[in-house]
Amino acid sequence: MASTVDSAAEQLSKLGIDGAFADSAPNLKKNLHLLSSEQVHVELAKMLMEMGQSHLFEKWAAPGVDDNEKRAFFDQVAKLNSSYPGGLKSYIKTARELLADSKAGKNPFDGFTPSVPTGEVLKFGDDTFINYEQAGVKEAKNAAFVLVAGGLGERLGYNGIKVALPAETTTGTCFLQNYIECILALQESSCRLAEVSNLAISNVNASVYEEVSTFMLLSSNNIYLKFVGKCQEIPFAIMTSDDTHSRTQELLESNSYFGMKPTQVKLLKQEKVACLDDNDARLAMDPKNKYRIQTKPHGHGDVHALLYSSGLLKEWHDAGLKWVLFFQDTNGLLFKAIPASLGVSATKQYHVNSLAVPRKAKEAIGGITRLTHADGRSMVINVEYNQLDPLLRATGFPDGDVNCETGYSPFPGNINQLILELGPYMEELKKTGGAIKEFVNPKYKDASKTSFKSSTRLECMMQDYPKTLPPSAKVGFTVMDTWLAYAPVKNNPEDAAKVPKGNPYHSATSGEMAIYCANSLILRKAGAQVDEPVQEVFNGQEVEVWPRLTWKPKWGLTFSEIKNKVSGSCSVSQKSTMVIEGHNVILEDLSLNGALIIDSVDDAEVRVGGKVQNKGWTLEPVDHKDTSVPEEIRIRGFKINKLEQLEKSYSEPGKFSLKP
Ligand code: UGB
Repeated sequence: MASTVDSAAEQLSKLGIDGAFADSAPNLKKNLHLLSSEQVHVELAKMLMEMGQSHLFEKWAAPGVDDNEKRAFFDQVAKLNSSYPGGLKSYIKTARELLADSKAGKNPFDGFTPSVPTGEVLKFGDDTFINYEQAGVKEAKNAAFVLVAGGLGERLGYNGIKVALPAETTTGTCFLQNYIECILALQESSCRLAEVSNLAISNVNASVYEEVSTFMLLSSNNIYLKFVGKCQEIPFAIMTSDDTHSRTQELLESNSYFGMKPTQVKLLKQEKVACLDDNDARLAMDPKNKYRIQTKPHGHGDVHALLYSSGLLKEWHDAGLKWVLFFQDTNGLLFKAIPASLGVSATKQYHVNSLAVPRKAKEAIGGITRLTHADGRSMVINVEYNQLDPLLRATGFPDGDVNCETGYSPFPGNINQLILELGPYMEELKKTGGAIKEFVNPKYKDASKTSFKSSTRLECMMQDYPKTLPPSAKVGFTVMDTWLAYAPVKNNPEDAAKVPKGNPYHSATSGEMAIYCANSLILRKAGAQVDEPVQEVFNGQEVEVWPRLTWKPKWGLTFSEIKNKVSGSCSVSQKSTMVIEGHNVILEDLSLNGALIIDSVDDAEVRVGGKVQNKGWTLEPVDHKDTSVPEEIRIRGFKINKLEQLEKSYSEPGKFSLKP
């Protein structure tokens, strides 16, 4: 080993490193022989020295000790370098700038004045809504969906991945299954609509469609027509991280991709970024390993760079797709809002459309805001929940983030569902590589702002994509009722119970109750008489308990579809549960007071009516601390007691009637 060290001068020249430069990291200099075979490692070592990172080698052992760990260090640096647009050098440079701004207390919105923007405000079930839904379903065949699911969900504290949590426990359907079934239902509806238009235009004979998927079509006079045709598959990408990747893959594989073709689903794993120890952006060492740099998640904004660098965007563009829809991991209502919001994008030709809901002041969702700069520039953008209050106070709104006379913040709440038009999106990403404006949020030890309580890192958010767009870009937003569009599961039971009265809990309890509420209100709007909810307290949260109504997305993804399947005089009592698993189930003069479970194959048409009366399914409180109950159940504070139900399954094609 000594001879290796002795020949350091020779190695330095061979590696193109000058002596003085290497002297600043004597331990690296001693270990240079480890680099000689890997040119890329040499370049990285030089870059680290140039960028003031010699401390990374301070604790390195003498040559011959931990050599594999030292090589692994450079492998890690290579990965950090290649997974960041512009490389590690650019990461450190940006970090220095942002840390200096943060130390100086510079407002990221300096020069901008906030005001309330105008956007498309939709009212569920009216003609405009129905027309937008129809336009959205038509466009869906030209869309790709992207789920960002790399977050660990620290606020929720659940031990599994969030997409594996049941969205509701009446059927136990997990979020990922629900999302996939919604995309498949949209795919089929969109295909069906295209076939109907084709038929109308060219009177094509159904037999020309040989290849394959069979579906039923409900014509305007309620006659089912059968078609065989090939539907364009809607691509589905999921961004994962080291924290979620393998468990997401397992969940998909062990459930046969919930009915989607495996080739239709693409997993893109985001990498973490280097942590920073001080205002000079010195990279932080992993406290458990002196040969590793500490890393933390970079945020959901990574999704843009990953879609670009993976080539997926180009693939979608080349396949003629037009829209990319982004969504988050635990919103069981989301797809009720998708058809209409996609319809808004298509009709208004928005390059960017953000979905929003009325926002309660201080609610942990960003506010959609128009920012106008003193120089005349203006943009409509999300201002994150922790930035909205200080921005307002600094710009002439002394009360900050407060509700107005409507009882809500005047700024619509961003629910981080974005619809981007693919063409302009590709053009923009060709320029930026998908890099998104970042921010840093160090927790300083004291007012001098010279040291941090713990290491920090740069972060980015997917909704900040429009920040680099030119003023000519068409950026809009669509506001829907919260009950229809937004009920995320983010908070653990303890934190949810402490949420100020009137603000949403965003817990597993409220997320599930919101699904029953939405389905009840939709069925009401479709003409059924649905009883009022009762108030109950689960895990310290007071919630409205509506009848537990659930249906598969293929039964009704849009309001018109659902309306077509509810006829006569239907009524549902508060204690009732209904599970519709079939496609062509029609509720006709049904009086439900108990539990009813219907399953049917797609070729069966089942008319359900008459009086269904039984003991039904009840909700039994459980304590979230009771570890004898599975975690996914106890975090919602109740379990379902299945006392009695009417359950029917139709496995053969044909016309059936269920009238007990
Ligand atoms: N996520 C990733 O995929 N990777 C990451 O590195 C981090 C997250 P959170 P938060 O609408 O509900 C967002 O943690 O802080 C995924 C918006 O910024 O739930 O609540 C993660 O898996 C905010 O403006 O985000 O805030 C999850 O699917 C507001 O709109 C998603 O990113 C709010 O969500 C969001 O992660 C909301």
